[in-house]
Amino acid sequence: MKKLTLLGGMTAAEFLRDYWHKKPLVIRQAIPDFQALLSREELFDLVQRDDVESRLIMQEKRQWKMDNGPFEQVPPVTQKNWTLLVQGVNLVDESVDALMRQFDFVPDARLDDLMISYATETGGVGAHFDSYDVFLLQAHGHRRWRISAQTDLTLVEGMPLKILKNFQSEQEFILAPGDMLYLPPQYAHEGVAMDECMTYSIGFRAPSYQELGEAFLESMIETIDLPGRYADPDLKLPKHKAEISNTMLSRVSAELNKVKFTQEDITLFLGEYLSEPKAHIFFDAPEPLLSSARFIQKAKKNGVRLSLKTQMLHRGNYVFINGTSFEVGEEDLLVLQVLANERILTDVSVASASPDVIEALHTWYKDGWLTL
Ligand code: AKG
Repeated sequence: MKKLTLLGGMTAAEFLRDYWHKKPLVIRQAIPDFQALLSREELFDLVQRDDVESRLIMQEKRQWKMDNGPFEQVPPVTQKNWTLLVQGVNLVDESVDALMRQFDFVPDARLDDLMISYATETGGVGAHFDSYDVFLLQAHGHRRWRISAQTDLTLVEGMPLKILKNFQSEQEFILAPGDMLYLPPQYAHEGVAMDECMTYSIGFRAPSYQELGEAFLESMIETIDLPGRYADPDLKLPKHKAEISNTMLSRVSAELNKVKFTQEDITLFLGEYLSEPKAHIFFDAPEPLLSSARFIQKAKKNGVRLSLKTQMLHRGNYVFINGTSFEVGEEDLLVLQVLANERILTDVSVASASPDVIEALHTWYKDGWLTL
């Protein structure tokens, strides 16, 4: 297996075995001579958009202040001590998406997004912890990170952001462009900008079981089928008229216990749930919209690629794309798996696709889920 500069000369398997979820790692020059992919002006333009999530964070005395974007204007860059967080930049910028995909030794179902934080000198978001793993790649300027394996994760109450009450730094590092810090979940950390600074956070998705359970039950509502209605032809005079009888309880239990969930139900739920775009994400239909015949002709010649915002997953014979699922036959599956894994289908694969696949590709093209 290939040794990766990105992981300090380790193979991905070695990193997963020794660090992932286990301990922090500082990688000097993970990306040698790295330069920020977006200028601060390009970032400030992004935060004006309502399809990009952003937050502005400032600390005044011991109070934290946080505003949610979009922002027409941000504070002057000559003003110290403010941070702008721009979430999901990979969804709107190809070069950022390509950078995030370098972390594809972690499966797509776990990769969340790439957030860019811009800070002026002394800016930061306070000492905190995340519930998921994170790679913090320094893109511009310098940031001093202080980190701690502390188990006291008590938060300051009444703050608009999660701030640790008793942060006790154990290690400190200054990161320069191209350096990267990996932190496992729940690891306390605090980053402070030493000059004008941009940090890229590659974050991972770790839904809570509660969240999954609630969403699963909601998704199952329509599949529940319990015919009939409660009846008691053998009703006896009750001893206590307000008491729920054993007979009633066992009859209802027997019916409700008929609700069973199969592995397939869970597969379908998980695929749809994990491929569902976030609420603020919208897809734009292509302009001009090519006719079906023209689309097929071009797709067969040049191939197709998933749009940046599309999440496509697969499991067994199921394919999931942007919150929808469908079952496909062996041959079609081979073609669609390539599209899901490579995010691109070249001319050769499109040419060999069945009419069903071509039709699906055309529908996704019209919906803005893929491009030519
Ligand atoms: C995180 O993503 O957990 C961070 O701490 C990033 C904060 C920053 O870049 O200002």
